[in-house]
Amino acid sequence: MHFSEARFITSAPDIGHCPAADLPEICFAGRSNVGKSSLINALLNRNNLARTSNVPGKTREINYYEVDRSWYLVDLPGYGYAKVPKAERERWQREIDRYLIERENLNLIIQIIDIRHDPTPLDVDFTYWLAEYERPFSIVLSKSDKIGVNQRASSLAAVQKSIDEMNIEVPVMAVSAETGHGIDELRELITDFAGDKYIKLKS
Ligand SMILES: Nc1nc2c(ncn2[C@@H]2O[C@H](COP(=O)(O)OP(=O)(O)O)[C@@H](O)[C@H]2O)c(=O)[nH]1
Ligand SMILES: [Mg+2]
Repeated sequence: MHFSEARFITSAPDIGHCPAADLPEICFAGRSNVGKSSLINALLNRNNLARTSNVPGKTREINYYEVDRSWYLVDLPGYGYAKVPKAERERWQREIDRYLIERENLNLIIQIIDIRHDPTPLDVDFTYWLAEYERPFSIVLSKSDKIGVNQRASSLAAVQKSIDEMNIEVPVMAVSAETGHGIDELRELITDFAGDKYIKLKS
């Protein structure tokens, strides 16, 4: 996989507007402002394919990118943004839950957590939820350039410990969209899951 040919496909306002489930799909989920869009740009070697922002909560759509003509990278709206009205937030949450459970070509969910802070209760709930529904997922700690090497190791160890306590095995890694740290490792993980052999399309 080259991660070289990438194009924006669509911003889906709900799962009814997602493209046909005809390619393997990998999605990014995490709190608003955690660095999802920046990571997509870093993975795809593009400066501004996914729009990044200092204003949290801007992405309210499911953004689709097609990569190497062979798989979709999906940028989900950030969860837990308090300034969105409650009813709207709950509607979105139901929509995203449905997407995460029902999307049959979704091969991997990448939960992104800011490496600088302990996982928030929302982050922890989401991890539990993924484990409970037995979804294929991994945890990526973002913005690793913002802390030192020792702190990086202890953040990774803390997340690994909570994963172990859930009695599950999922890949955990640290990355930086800024310096490129861990990006190759993340590409390898995605390559493993976006390969054709993993596609489970309904016939
Ligand atoms: N230092 C640093 N800043 C980052 C990194 N990734 C994202 N940011 C910054 O964090 C903010 C939110 O990033 P964005 O990608 O829009 O987050 P999203 O809301 O999860 O899509 C922006 O100001 C980015 O420049 C990173 O790896 N290192
Ligand atoms: Mg974004």
